[in-house]
Amino acid sequence: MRLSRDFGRFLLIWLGASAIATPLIAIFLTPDLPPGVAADAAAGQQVDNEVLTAVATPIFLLIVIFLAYVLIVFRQTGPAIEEGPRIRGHAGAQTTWIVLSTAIVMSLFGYGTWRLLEAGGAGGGQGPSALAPLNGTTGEAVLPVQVIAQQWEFTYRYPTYGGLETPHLVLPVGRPVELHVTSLDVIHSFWAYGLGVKADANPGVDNVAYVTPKRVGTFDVRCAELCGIWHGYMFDTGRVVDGQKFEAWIKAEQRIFAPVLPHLPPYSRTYLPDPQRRAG
Ligand SMILES: [Cu+2]
Repeated sequence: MRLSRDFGRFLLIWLGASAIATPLIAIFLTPDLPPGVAADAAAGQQVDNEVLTAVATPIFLLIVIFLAYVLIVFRQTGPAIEEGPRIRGHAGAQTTWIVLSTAIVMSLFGYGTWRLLEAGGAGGGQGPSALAPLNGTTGEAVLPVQVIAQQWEFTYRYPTYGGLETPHLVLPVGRPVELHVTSLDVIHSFWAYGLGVKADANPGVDNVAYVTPKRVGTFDVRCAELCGIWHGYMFDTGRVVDGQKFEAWIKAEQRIFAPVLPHLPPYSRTYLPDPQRRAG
C-alpha cells in the first residue's frame, strides 16, 4: 500500500502548496505583469495574463513537487532494489488526466472567446469596422488619429486638426482614441506596447483600433511585422499628456508643419503609394 500512501502525501503537499502559492502570486506578482495598466486595452491584457498565470501555477507546482518528491522519497540509498512489475494502463489516472486537461483547455477557450468578443477586452474593438468601446469612456469625444506606416517609419495624421501629419504620436490622457492604421507600401504592424495596441498596417486597409490612455507618460511604438532591411529601426517613443499640453503641442505642430500641409494628399482612409519614391 506504499504507493497510495505516497500518493496521498503528494496530493496533500501539492494541494497545500497550490492553495498558498496561487493567491500569493495573484496578489504580488500579477500587478507587474505586462503590458501594464497605462491604457484600458493594456489593462485588459494584463487581466488575461493574470488569469493564465493563476491557472498555470498549480500545474507548474504539480510538475516541480512531483519531481522533488520522487527524488527525495524514492532515492536509492541501500543495496540495489529490483524494479517492480511493469504497469500497463491505469484507468483512473488516464480518465482524471483527460477530464482535467480537457476541462482546463475548454474553460480557457471559453474565457478567451468571451474576452475577444467583449468590448474593451483584449481583442475587442479592432478590425476594419470595429465597434467603439462601450465602457471606459469619459463622455469626451473620440479623437481620431491615423497611423501611417511606411518603410521605415510611422507618421500620424490628426484629421480633426486640419489633417496635420506629424512624425511623433502624442495622445491626451483619459480621452478615447480611434486609431486608423494603414500603410503606404508593404505590410507593417503598429505596436504601441504600453497601450496594449497591436494592429496590422496593410496598404489599402483602414484597420481601426480603440484605446483610452489612462496615465500620463511615455510608451514604445514598434513595427511588429518584418517589413524590410531597416525594420529593426522602425521604432519611436509616444507620449500621453494632459489635455492642455496636448492642445498646446498640436498647435505648435500645426505651425511647424504648415508649409508641408499643402503638399500632402488630402486626408483619406487609405493612400496609394508613390511607385517612384518608395521601395514597396
Ligand atoms: Cu515596418
